[in-house]
Amino acid sequence: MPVVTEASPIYGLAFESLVVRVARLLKPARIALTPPRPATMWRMSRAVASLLTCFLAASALAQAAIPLSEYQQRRAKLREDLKGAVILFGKPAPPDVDVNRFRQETNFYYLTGWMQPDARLLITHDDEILFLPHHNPRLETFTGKRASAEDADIRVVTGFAKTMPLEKFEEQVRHALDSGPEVYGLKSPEAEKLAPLLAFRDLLPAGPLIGKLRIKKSPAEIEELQRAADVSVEAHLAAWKQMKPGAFEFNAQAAFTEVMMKNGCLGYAYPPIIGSGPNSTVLHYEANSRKMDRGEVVVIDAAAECDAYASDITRTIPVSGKFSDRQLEIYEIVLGAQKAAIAAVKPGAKFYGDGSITKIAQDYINSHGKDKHGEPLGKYFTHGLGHPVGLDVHDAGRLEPVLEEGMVLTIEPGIYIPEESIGVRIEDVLLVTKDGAKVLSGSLPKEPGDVERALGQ
Ligand SMILES: [Mn+2]
Repeated sequence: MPVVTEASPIYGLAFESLVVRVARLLKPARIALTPPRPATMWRMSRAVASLLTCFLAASALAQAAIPLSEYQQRRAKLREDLKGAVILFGKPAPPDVDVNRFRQETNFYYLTGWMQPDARLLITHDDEILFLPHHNPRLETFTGKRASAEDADIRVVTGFAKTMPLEKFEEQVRHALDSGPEVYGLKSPEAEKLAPLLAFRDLLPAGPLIGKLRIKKSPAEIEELQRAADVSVEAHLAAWKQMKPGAFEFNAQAAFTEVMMKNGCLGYAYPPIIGSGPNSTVLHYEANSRKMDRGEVVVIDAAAECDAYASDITRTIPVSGKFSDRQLEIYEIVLGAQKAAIAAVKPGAKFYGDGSITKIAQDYINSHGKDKHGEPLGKYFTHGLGHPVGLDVHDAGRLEPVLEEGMVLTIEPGIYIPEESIGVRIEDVLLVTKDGAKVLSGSLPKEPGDVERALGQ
């Protein structure tokens, strides 16, 4: 999915991951302590079955979710040089609980792993407190059980040594303000209520502070991002099987979605873009309702969100299984630009500006091929070359001043010529490694011959 302006995280539209939500609700202590009481065979087998279910669920989650100890390490890192307080508000419950799904604010999630609404976080150099609402039995009949500071196992569930009910928040904020001159937060309706407490101080933006941590991914995060890429690749290939003249764009979306959900990734990383013919030139097309025709290309920009981590992958394929000469010409220019850019990705490389990876891609497109009027094609590459990917598809943090090992980003050049109804974008997710890059989405074909062969199957 292309970025309109560099590094604008505007596509936080994905759904929460059920697996992570369940992981947070699971109470390991309780699972471990449930004894199969000596009783009738029936009771016995029921206890064994429920233990087994818990064990299977827990072991499946153990592979998927990031351990609470990693969230503790992230907070410890944030606290290291902190001269004051970081005050974050988790997302409130959606106003209409019946129709809106909850998705945690991703900075809050990055630091806590907490996927329940209405939580608050207070961090100083020496302290960290998670604030939670009290139990609301009536609400919990709709939402399922939620955690609360008064629960006996709340430390195990949250990984916080200190959790408190919400009414303690103001008092603790006042106390934290004594810890240093700086106060960091994120703009939100809740954060505006902090103003009276901060009468003589500005609320500094916490985004860049946390973004500095989020830009470099941990091994556990890289595993999650690889999984999101793998599932997305498999889903793309399923979408390709729907390609034929007369099929609708949404047929491809349906096939994509089925594979995504079969793999336990229950939401998109962003609304899928499946644009055929003239729609292939519309960067953020998302109606996906057009009937596709012979001789057209279709841009498929779609990815899953798995365990709260996003992927972001685009391929452009011919509806009838074979590129026309002109489509192939444009396709090979975009592919050439992408390969040149990927070859330049390594620690120390600049992403923006003079001598940058972006410049390499732009120069390649400008020096290959022409439009119908004999003009160079650079002006048809109308968006950024890439962006960080993580919990958000356009993730927090900057790819500046230079790339570093552990960053995960997209490389996605494109050429869109409305006059010819040809739009081509090729997008992969990459991990910056010690001496180059690993393409996490590299198993999805992109050589034109490979694409045509895959479509012919
Ligand atoms: Mn993208």
